[in-house]
Amino acid sequence: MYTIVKKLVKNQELNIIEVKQENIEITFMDYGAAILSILVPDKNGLFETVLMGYEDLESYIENPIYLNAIIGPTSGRIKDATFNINGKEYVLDKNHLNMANLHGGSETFAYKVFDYHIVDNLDSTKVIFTLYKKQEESKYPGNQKIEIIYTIEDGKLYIEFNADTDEDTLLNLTNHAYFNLSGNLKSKILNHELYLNSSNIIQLDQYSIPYKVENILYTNLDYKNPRKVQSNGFTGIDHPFLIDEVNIEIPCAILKDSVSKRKLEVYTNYECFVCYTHEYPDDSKLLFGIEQIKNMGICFETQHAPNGINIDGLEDSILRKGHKYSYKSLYKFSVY
Ligand code: FUC
Repeated sequence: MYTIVKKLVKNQELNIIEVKQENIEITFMDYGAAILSILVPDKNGLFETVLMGYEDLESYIENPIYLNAIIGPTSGRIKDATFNINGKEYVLDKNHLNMANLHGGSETFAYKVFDYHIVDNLDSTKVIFTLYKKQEESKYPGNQKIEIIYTIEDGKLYIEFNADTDEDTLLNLTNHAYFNLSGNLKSKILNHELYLNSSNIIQLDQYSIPYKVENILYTNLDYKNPRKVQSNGFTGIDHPFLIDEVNIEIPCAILKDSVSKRKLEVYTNYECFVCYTHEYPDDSKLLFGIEQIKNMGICFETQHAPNGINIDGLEDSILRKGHKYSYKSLYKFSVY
C-alpha cells in the first residue's frame, strides 16, 4: 500500500512516497532517491523511525552528509580526483580537501531528481527510481541508465542497484542511510551492539583516502565478535570493510539495540561496505527538532571498494560496455 504527496521544496515540486507493509513503513523522496524514514516495531510493537532524518525537507537539497540518499556515479573518495580507463585520464571535482573526489562531487546522484514508478502488491511494494546519466553533463565517461529498486516487504528493505552503459566507465552506487535503532533518535548509536563480517579494511591515508588492504583482526576495528560500538578503543568508524565471505545469504553486518530490542541485519552481494558512525555533523536539525550531534547514526554503505580503481586488484567498479551492473542489498529488521 502506498500514498504519494507532492511538496514544494526550494521551488521544486518533489514527490514524497509513503509505503506501508507488514512490520515496516518507509517514506521516500524522488530527490536523491532518498529514504526519509523507516518505521519498524520495537519489543512492544511500537513503530518508530530507525533512520536519522532531517527535520526539514529543504535540508535534503544541499545535504552535505548525503543523508539517506543514493550516491553515484562513485561512492567514497577517489585519490587526486582522477582515474584512468583504457589509457584515458578522467578528472573529477575535487570536493574533498581540494584534493580528492567524494561521492561523485557536484554531479552526485544524491542531488538529482529521479523518475519513479511503483509496483504495488499485497505483500510487497516496489518503488523503482530511474535516472539517465548523460555523458555531455558529466566528467565520467559514457551514458548510463541507473535503476534503483527499493522493495519493501515484511520488515525488510531490499535495494537493487542496476545500470547499463554505452562506454567503459566507473560506477559505484550505494545508499547512504544512517540507522539508529533506539527509535525516533532517542539516543546515540554508541551502545548499540555491532557485528561486522570483516577481517580486512582498505586502510586510509592521512587524508582519509583508501589506499591498501590491511588486516584488522584484534584491532579496534575488529567487530567479528559482537560488542558495543563504543568499546575497545573506539575513536569513530569511517572505513571501507572488505566482507569475509561475499554471499547475499550471510549478513555482512548486524546491529542490535538492547533497549528497544530492535535488530538490523545487512546483506549484500557487493564485496565491500563503508561503516560510518556519523563523525561530521552539519548544521541542520534532525527530525523532532533534535540537535544533530556526532554518532546519532551508523551507516552500512554497501558498495565496491572506494578508490579501488587506483588500487591493484580492487578495480571492481569499472563497468564495461555491454555488461550489466546488478547488485543487491537487504536491510532486514526484527526484534530479538
Ligand atoms: C561517508 C564517509 C565520509 C563522509 C560522508 C558523509 O561515506 O566516508 O567521511 O563524511 O560519507
